[in-house]
Amino acid sequence: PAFGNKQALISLSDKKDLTLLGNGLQELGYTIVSTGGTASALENAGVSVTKVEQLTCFPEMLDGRVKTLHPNIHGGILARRDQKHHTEALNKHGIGTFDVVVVNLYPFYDKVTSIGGISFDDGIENIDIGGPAMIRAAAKNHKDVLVVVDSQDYPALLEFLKGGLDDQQFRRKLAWKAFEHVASYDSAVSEWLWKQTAGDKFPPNLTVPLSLKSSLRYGENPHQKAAFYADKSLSEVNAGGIATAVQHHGKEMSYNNYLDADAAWNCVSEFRNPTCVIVKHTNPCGVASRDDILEAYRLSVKADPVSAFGGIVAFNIEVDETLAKEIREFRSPTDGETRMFYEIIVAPKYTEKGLEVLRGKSKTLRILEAKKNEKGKLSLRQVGGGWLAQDSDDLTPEDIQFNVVSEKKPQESELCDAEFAWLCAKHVKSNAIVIAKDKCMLGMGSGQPNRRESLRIALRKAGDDVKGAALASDAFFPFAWKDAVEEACESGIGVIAEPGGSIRDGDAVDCCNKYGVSLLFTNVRHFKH
Ligand code: 93A
Repeated sequence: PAFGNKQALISLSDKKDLTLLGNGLQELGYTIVSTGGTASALENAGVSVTKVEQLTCFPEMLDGRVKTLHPNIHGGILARRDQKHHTEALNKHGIGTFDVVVVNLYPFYDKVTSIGGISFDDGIENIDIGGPAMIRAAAKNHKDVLVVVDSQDYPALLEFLKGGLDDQQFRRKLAWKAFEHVASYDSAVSEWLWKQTAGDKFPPNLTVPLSLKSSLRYGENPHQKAAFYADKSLSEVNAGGIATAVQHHGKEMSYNNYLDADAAWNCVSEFRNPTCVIVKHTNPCGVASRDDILEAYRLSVKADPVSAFGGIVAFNIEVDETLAKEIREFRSPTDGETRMFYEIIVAPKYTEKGLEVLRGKSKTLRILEAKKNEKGKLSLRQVGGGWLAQDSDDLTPEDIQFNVVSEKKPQESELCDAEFAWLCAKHVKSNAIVIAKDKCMLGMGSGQPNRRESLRIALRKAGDDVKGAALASDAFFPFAWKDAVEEACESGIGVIAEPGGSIRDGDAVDCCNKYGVSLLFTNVRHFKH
């Protein structure tokens, strides 16, 4: 044992930046102690290293299940430096202290969620025991032991050691991070074991911790404090969704930005053809699908140029230079003069040139590159004193039947528009009415406490274009005559898609028959509150 010497214990599954760390510590005069794989990697990088076995006088045993679980390791981490009898005990047993402990754990989460999965036995073998023990011990004794679990902290650690000044705040921060790392690891194990016993049974076991992603300047309003938490840090690398989106440019994301970007991204991701979605206050106010994405973009602005101004623009395909220029130059259809202003652009990809052009549009424009959300995720919402959990609404028009219940059969193009309107309506807050034609949203009404009001708003926005258009309603119409259905028919709508299921469904059918309108029942409701 290296008495009096500064010692660092390093045991890493993820060996990213290990050379930087090893060299840094060596230059600062640290003796480095490591487990098998980490020791080899360090040696290969030219860093001298003491193997754990040399300290424990025990070989790594039980297929590596027991490597570092030994008093010569844990004594050196846990001993209190300010307690004489601790020091005496170490001396008596010939144990040296550790000043730095750097550990990251078996990649359990990545293994069990890898494509094709792994067997139950392999899952069990990937549960790290010795690693968390070292991390917890070092974090408990952080007053004297620096504990690092994240390669991003290596530079700060080396700086701290170089500086030579003690800072308990820095140590506490590392300890906090260490316990969080272990907690999310244990949650991943527990969640996996739960699934092995309960399958995908509902309700799920909710132990998933959240990790703080960032503090936000403020919440929905400036007088509210706010922060953003991401699903557990261990899964973040592979996860899709707005939480893992890369921001290429622009002002810091705000609370409302996250909500709106999420809504826009969720909506646009569902369309198969090249599509543009513009969202304002979490509702899509312009949506269009076209082979030519430039046209899709222009049409989605035109659907409601007033709302689109200051909105969030989402694409489901790459943004290239031409599209970026169109976004930069496009003038508001309201006056043909003012250039459109947006808060955020979100897309799955950008070309280098596309990015360059968008960066030039404004300093503040947030440019996000996002990965698709996984399906089958749990959706959680807070209410006073509790949380509501449900499966995410993953149904799309391909999953459902549009049953014709009227005498008039819809034409192929009408059916297509009905499906398009239906998919838009799914993303509009209830009561949702969407009017669309030629795969382009013409108008929508959202969030009204009665359906007729939403319809009137949608009709007004659609204006004269409504003739022959498709209308989708997220839930059934409770009344037909002298109500929403008749009003839609009178306005010239060609086809209506709704779930059906009202005791007055017959009235809706009769009404559509009277006006020669096609009526489709989907048997699926898409409430969004
Ligand atoms: O199998 S363990 O639970 N038993 C141990 O005693 C032990 N000590 C360190 N896993 C253990 N480790 C883990 O080995 C560390 O957490 C680290 O992730 C990994 C590094 O192994 P290697 O240096 O051989 O690549």
